[in-house]
Amino acid sequence: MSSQPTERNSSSKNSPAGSAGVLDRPEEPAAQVNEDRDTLVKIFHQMLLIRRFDEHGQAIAKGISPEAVMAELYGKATGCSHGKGGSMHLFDVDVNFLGGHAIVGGQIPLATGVAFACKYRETDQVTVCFFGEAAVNQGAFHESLNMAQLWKLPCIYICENNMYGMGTSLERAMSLQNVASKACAYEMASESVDGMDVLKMREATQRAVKRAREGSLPTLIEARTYRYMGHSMSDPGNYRTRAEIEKYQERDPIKVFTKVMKDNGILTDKDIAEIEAQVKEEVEKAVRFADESPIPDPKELYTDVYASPIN
Ligand SMILES: Cc1ncc(C[n+]2csc(CCOP(=O)(O)OP(=O)(O)O)c2C)c(N)n1
Ligand SMILES: [Mg+2]
Repeated sequence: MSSQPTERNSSSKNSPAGSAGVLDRPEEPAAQVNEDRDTLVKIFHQMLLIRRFDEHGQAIAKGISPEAVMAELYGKATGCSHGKGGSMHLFDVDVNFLGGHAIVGGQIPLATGVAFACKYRETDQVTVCFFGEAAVNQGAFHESLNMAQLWKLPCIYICENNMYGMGTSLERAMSLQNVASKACAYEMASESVDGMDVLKMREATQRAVKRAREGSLPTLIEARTYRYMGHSMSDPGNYRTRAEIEKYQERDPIKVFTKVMKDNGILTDKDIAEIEAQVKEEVEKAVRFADESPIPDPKELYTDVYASPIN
């Protein structure tokens, strides 16, 4: 597999020498990706997506309306979780978006279970699970990968390795810092990808989707990336320098991808200005909707607390 390590990891004492941090199963040929756009869109909609607590963008990408997301942030009855989930628990099974999970690593075994259910029911769906690198030290991560490979589950585990778990750097918390290489303990296919490069992430994900759909096999993808903001509003950020943040901002994925689109004549400055104006309008509309929506009825206090029995 061809992926480039990011600058910070290429010299890591924990990266395998002479490789890009990639440990694919040797007997497996590189997947050829040649699906047409309609097929890819269909696969994306069918795909079950589950991630950690910063799920807002992906919730919208999967099809939850910006209004329903904003109303949920406001704790309003019109929110996608009826105002009972809040920021970290956006959920809508109708668009195959399974949360929003606040317990670090909690979504990883859930994803494994979802992938098992899909295989058992022969639904042909792929489950994609996102988590931060801090979750990798959890036992649940290792138990899940072991089961997924053993039972050949169509699940893609995507670790967004942004070098810090809250204010703790990876170097201080993880003995083997090359996350992708951990998959070899379970004989699972894996790749380390420049997570700042939209197209490289797209290609790696397509390879993993193909592996899941055609071979019913899991993949671990390590997306090497960075977080500019603090972990939360109470993060003082004194564990890193301004210069470090600025270094990564130069490679901002939106900035870089916009340039690719412009250089290839796909977007003009005018198109970009229009998209930005449209997004601003959508956000304002969502805020108005959330503001004007009612708070949940007290009668709803005990509804949706437990799942309905399985039919
Ligand atoms: C089981 C568990 N332990 C501790 C916490 C508190 N906590 C919230 S986020 C976090 C670290 C998350 O690190 P990472 O996933 O790398 O996210 P990032 O800081 O990069 O946003 C911790 C320890 C938690 N939510 N769940
Ligand atoms: Mg992190």
